[in-house]
Amino acid sequence: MSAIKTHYRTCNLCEAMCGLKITYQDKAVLKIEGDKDDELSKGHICPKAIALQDLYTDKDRLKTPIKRTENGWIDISWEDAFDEVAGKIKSIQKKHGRNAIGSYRGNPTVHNIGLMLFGTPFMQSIGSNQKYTATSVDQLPHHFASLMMFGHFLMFPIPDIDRTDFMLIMGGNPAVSNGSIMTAPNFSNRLKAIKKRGGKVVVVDPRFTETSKIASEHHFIKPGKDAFLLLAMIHIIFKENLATQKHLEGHLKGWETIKELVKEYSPEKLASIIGIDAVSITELAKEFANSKTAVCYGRMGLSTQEFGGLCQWLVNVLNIITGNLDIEGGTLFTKPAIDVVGMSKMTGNTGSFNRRQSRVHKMPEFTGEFPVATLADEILTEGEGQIKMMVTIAGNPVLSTPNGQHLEKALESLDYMVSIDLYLNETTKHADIILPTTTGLETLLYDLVFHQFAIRNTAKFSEVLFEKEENQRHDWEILKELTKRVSGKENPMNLEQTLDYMLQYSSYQEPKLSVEELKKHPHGLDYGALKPQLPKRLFTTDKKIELAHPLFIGDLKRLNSKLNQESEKEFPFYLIGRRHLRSNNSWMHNSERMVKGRERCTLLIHSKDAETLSIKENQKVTVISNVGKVQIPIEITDTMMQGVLSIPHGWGHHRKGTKMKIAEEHAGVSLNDLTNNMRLDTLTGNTDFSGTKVKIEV
Ligand SMILES: Nc1nc2c(c(=O)[nH]1)N[C@H]1C(S)=C(S)[C@@H](COP(=O)(O)OP(=O)(O)OC[C@H]3O[C@@H](n4cnc5c(=O)[nH]c(N)nc54)[C@H](O)[C@@H]3O)O[C@H]1N2
Ligand SMILES: Nc1nc2c(c(=O)[nH]1)N[C@H]1C(S)=C(S)[C@@H](COP(=O)(O)OP(=O)(O)OC[C@H]3O[C@@H](n4cnc5c(=O)[nH]c(N)nc54)[C@H](O)[C@@H]3O)O[C@H]1N2
Ligand code: SF4
Ligand SMILES: [Mo]
Repeated sequence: MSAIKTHYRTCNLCEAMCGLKITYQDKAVLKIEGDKDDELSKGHICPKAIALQDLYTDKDRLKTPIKRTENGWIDISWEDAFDEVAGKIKSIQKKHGRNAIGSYRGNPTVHNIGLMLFGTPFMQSIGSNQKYTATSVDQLPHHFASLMMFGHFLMFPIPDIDRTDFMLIMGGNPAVSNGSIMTAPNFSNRLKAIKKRGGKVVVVDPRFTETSKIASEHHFIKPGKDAFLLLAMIHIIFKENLATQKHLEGHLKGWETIKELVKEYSPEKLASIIGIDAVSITELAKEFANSKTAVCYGRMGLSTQEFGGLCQWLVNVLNIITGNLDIEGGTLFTKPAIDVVGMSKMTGNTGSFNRRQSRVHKMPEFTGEFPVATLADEILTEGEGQIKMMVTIAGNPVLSTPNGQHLEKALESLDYMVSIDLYLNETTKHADIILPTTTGLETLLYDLVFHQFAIRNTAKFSEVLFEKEENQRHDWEILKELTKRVSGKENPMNLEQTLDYMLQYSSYQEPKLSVEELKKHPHGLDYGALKPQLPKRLFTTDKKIELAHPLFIGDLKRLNSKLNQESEKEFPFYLIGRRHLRSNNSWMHNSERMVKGRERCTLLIHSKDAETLSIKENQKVTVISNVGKVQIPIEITDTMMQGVLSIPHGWGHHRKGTKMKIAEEHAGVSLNDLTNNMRLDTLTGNTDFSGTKVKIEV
């Protein structure tokens, strides 16, 4: 045995980018703890990071390509697998056209630099318009608002959490999720620090969440009604003459339009629709505007709803009209070492909208992709452009996209499917070939995406901890080989060389960055807090912020149609999701330490609702929506708003033919067997999860 050693790296499991200190011997992890010297996370860690070792040692994890045969799955060589997949792509395109190949790329893509850098050329080699990702079940409205207002789909204003006096959190639960589109490891402590320095944290959520517990104030809101709340707050701010252009004077367009249009959205008129009384809305608006600095942060729960686009627009408007965009303590744009946004000046890729519509449901394209809600119908509906073959990469859409059962049927009907993944799971079981890849501890890492969303400008490189086995392939190696075979063009660079090349163009030249240089800084490099960058940073042609883009103004008609909408009697409850500290979407339930303890896939219900239905704790009930039904035990809790239920997403591991023993033993049910693929934010194409209506049968 060799000596016990220490390795430092960044955790690749969520957006927080925590620094890890891993003690190991040979190829065994002895301990995983937070790296106290990490420039950003200062020792913070969550339970998921400990499970990195379980992913590495998991016996169910695939290591050689497998192929489906009449007699079950068989191992095949990489050479045969690459030949077959590249051959199928070419032959199917020859027969049915370029768009016959569909692709879905999932969430781990953005946590994996190999998939980021080698995925784009692979997609180009296929050249199909039928591209789908997890973006349209997540943050699409954020991109949409950024593109329309600032001219770039990745220009996200990041809350300056460490310096703000007031934080309003809508539709986010960072105490559990550890934050999203805002990389701020140890979010909970940062929230507590706001209170300690005399500031305030307010949460607006249909559930009294783990974040609500540490906040100063919580308000229940009816699911999907946040756009009304934001409009009512903006109404008050203008009415009370609290709106200010401040340092943004001369850089804003549409001020008068906003001022005029919010006149009709008074708190008194909207209170009963929103579920918050008019006095509280008025107070909240005034407090926000009167605070020295303030920031409104709206996340998942605001994006995955019927008016996700309007919500993310109005969050930006609220921050802007209170003088809180581009200032310390408000929201700021980042400038990381590898500045993907800044680089667009060279590449020209600032995002696009509605350049084309999807074939079956005419949904709008966004930055090259279509809404995943329409994927199943693009596979099932015959005609020119029908998807005949799917490529899935790091995604589990059967569990993570709306109406998963409908997608299952679609995947079964394909001529061919290939998946690049770690597991034989609910989605990849439909593939003809699975190309297995390496896990976090076996890969090098530089977070291309999350440095771009971090609350400080930072850079960090993580070396490989455990060399992969002889027969294994990294994601980037698989993509590079497939690209070569499909396009005939060979990329001369490997992953590290590509990263090294990008680092030459770093925003910071002191020290001059390279992979070699970053290796000397295992705890990362900190370039300080975010700084104001407007108007220079804007990508709009006139260098002005578009406050009142016609697409948003037009969509208000759709919102207004909800003012007098009757409630659906057949399905009286709203159903929303939730996350847990020991889960990561759908794919980490095969680690015993992540699933042990009491059953977590339960239906949360308020005690009064349980009483009305005469149901008791732990009783199994049937939850029915207009697309499916599931049976699930109930958990009575007054942390739920009355009339709203919650089931966590990412479960439902009972499907036959998967190979995830521990997950199967803790199967749960899939929330997305109830969500409807036809319920969308029609402005952006994002899925509306929060509008899922259900009934309970005892
Ligand atoms: N109802 C409801 N649905 C939701 C949500 C919700 O809140 N409610 N949340 C949505 C959100 S925010 C998201 S991001 C999506 C996620 O949706 P997906 O990305 O489709 O789902 P994941 O569960 O993240 O699945 C990740 C897959 O990648 C594999 N994998 C993990 N690491 C790697 C790797 O390094 N390389 C490769 N090749 N594969 C890897 C895993 O085995 C797994 O199969 O789900 C969405 N779905
Ligand atoms: N432990 C853990 N961490 C994760 C993940 C995980 O699965 N597990 N997933 C990661 C991913 S992919 C993402 S995108 C992030 C997401 O990070 P967050 O955005 O923090 O996501 P959630 O925890 O789902 O929080 C969404 C909140 O919105 C609320 N909500 C639902 N509908 C509405 C509504 O209509 N209005 C309002 N105001 N609120 C609503 C829900 O009750 C919930 O509290 O988390 C990441 N981190
Ligand atoms: S908070 Fe996120 S990045 Fe930090 S240890 Fe947990 S999973 Fe990893
Ligand atoms: Mo996500």
